[in-house]
Amino acid sequence: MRVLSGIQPTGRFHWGNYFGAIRQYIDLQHGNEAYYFIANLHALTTVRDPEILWRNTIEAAIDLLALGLDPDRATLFVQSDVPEVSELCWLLMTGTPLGLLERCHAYKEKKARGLTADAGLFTYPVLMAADILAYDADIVPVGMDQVQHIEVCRDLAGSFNHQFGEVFVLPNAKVLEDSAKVPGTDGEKMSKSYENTIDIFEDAKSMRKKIMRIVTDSRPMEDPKDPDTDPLYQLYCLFADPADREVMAAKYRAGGFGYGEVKKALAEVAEAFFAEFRERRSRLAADPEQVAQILADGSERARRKAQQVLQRAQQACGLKAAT
Ligand code: AQP
Repeated sequence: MRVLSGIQPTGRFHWGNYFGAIRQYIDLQHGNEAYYFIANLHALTTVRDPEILWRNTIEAAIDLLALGLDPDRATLFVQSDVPEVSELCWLLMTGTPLGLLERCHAYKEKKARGLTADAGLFTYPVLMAADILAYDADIVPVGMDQVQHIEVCRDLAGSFNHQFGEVFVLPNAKVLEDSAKVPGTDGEKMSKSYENTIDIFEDAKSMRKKIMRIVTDSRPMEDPKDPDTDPLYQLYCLFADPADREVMAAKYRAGGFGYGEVKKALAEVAEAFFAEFRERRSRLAADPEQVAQILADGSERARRKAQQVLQRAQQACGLKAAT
């Protein structure tokens, strides 16, 4: 199978990114042909400071490598280093109904929150479709929030194929059930733009501070509680092993304990979980040349594949002579 996914360098990666997406990237690099990219063209719709965008892009590469992405198994590259994708995006754009984009929830939500909706944000699902189709991807590991965009990609690829012949492979989203939507410190989806994130490489002190601020209900300590509806318990479950989850769930049901106890346990288990990655990260950060070389090799491999697919699409729709 060919696997592809992208992640935006819009800030530091958070627990939602890790459990919703990055963890799958790492697993799927075994036994598949995997392509992972840092989506700097998408990030440009929100990050308008060149220094920050560039720094975030390099930090994102270091983070992914530290978290276990292996450049000998997977192709890691920066989105804008494969210009074929932008050209493919235009080919798809010419057949994209506006109504399809107007229904996309990421655009609708951002607009509802008063963010200015430019053409980049509006057409983001078309660029995302090009990102996926350019590599003939079969599987796209994502969190629940991206599933609709994969459907858009299938729609666009399907109608292009219908009109011009079998050019594109139709991809499927791969969502992990237990972490499809990781909650943030306010109980809503963990998201940079909601300012409710806990970062993977956050220092221990500030991570503990954020954990202590996670919202909980205000019922008295002695009341029994339902673990399954509590975002704090959901977060604990991401890190704890099944036996510890059971012990914690039993405490919830029995009552007579405070949420502070759960928060302390969460901080400990999260710190231990990311310790090894943290160490690997410091080693990589000290070797920027190695990281630059990995990205250069990755973009070369990715371009080779994208060029084949673009040529196929150009020939199919009459932009190039058929061979
Ligand atoms: N809370 C989450 N739960 C599960 N998966 C999540 N992802 C993001 N948040 C959660 C998944 O992470 C991958 C990278 O997505 P992205 O680059 O689009 O990051 P994002 O969605 O931009 O992250 P934010 O924090 O939500 O950014 P803003 O606020 O800017 O939109 C995707 O696979 C996504 O599903």
